[in-house]
Amino acid sequence: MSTYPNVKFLTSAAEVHQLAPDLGREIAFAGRSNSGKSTAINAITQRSGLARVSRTPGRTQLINFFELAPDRRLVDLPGYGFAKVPERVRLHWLQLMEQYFNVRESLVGLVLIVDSRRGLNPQDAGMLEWVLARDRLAHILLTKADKLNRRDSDRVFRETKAACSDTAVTVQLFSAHAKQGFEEARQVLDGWLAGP
Ligand SMILES: Nc1nc2c(ncn2[C@@H]2O[C@H](COP(=O)(O)OP(=O)(O)OP(=O)(O)O)[C@@H](O)[C@H]2O)c(=O)[nH]1
Ligand SMILES: [Mg+2]
Repeated sequence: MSTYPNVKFLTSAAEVHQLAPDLGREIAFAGRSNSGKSTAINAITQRSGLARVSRTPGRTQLINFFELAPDRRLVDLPGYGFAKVPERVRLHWLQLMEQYFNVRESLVGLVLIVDSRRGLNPQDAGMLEWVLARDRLAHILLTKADKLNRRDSDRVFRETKAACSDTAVTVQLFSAHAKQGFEEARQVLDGWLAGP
């Protein structure tokens, strides 16, 4: 059975006025295109078809809302950093993200999805600064850990933790394919979502 038995797709937003009602608590998943955001949401909620997994990175310019329980949501934010995206799409992304982070009172934290083979890049660091400046929590999932051997995944984990050592950001290794890190991620989410 799913850990979130009533999880369901709620709505998609291409513009800020289309966001789901700003009630309760929500957690946003952000990261580069193709870093594994949608796959992580599916793995954590144990619903394989919930968030679409794309083979055409950079195409999802929508904010997708999923309801775990009443007034408890996960949000799949559009990816960034895909080289082939036209400038107007990039600007729309920037504007939409600024609006989202500025207005969203129910946002409790950000799960930053980072491909463990690539590590943190400046855009990821910018995303973290953005949410920390707004007093939100942040947790990094180093995804696709199955693609690295133990020594390399340990090294990326240590380097990422070191890069965040001045902050309250937490870090973990994750692999949807190897079913690694699901419980650890759920504990973080459940902790953030608990409360009024
Ligand atoms: N080996 C491996 N591949 C993964 C893992 N997670 C995701 N992938 C693959 O990475 C690709 C991108 O995954 P998505 O979940 O669509 O990534 P995304 O960040 O949602 O991408 P956009 O929505 O396009 O920004 C897919 O081909 C996935 O199958 C993992 O844990 N291990
Ligand atoms: Mg996606």
